[in-house]
Amino acid sequence: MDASLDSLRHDGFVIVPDAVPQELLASLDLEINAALARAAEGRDQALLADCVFERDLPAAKRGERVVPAECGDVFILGNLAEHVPLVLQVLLLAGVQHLARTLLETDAAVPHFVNLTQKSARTGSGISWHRDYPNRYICPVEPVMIRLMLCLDGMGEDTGATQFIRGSHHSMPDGSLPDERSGAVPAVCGPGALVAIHPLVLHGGAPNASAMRRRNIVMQWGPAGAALQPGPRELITGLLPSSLETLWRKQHTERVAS
Ligand SMILES: O=C(O)CCC(=O)C(=O)O
Repeated sequence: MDASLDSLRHDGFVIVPDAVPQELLASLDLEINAALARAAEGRDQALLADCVFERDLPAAKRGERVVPAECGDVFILGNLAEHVPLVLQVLLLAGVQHLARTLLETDAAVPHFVNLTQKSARTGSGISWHRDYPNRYICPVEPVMIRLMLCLDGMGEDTGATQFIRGSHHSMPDGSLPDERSGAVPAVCGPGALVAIHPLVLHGGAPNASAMRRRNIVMQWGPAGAALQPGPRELITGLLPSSLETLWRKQHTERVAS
């Protein structure tokens, strides 16, 4: 069996180091910084509609550290392919496509959504313990999905690395799920690593009190054709690689022309 599938089945998460070419990582860094700067300016209404700002989250999530009302730091930038078209190149990477298909054990995988989750330097909020399935955003009917996080800055314990309860995706004999919070494992990794998350594994993470920000591109994938619950959809929801490629060419052409 593929080693990554083996780890996912056993632990509920997998870390794949150096999964994205340096050049793409550097270009993403620039384009994402530009989108975050536009969000902080507060004039692009379409972008603002897809942002959750740090200032809107309860102080308890960041150890009561104060975020001024005028602070423009983004916690989540949703619908990312709309605002940072280069993210389509991440969805199209052979390594990302292969990992999604392998971990889903399918011949054809499609993205459901892509966002940027940022824990800002010093005041980035923590993320409560949760399982990704079910969720209230874009959710398949069955718990057959995978989240892949591309860690742009890497993750350290000091920057609020995602933590996992290893094996917590396994059902107990009575059908319930283990629920203890002890023995959390931080997914420490370098920039360019992919972290894959089983839909039922318990995970969360501490606030970021360090001087470094921590940004992850979070993608949810499922088998092509698998039914989704009613709800919102993104530009890229359900697109096979050929359609992602067409979308990339269209967006790229429009950008060059403008
Ligand atoms: O960014 C992170 O640390 C984790 C994100 C996460 O938990 C999720 O997308 O479910």
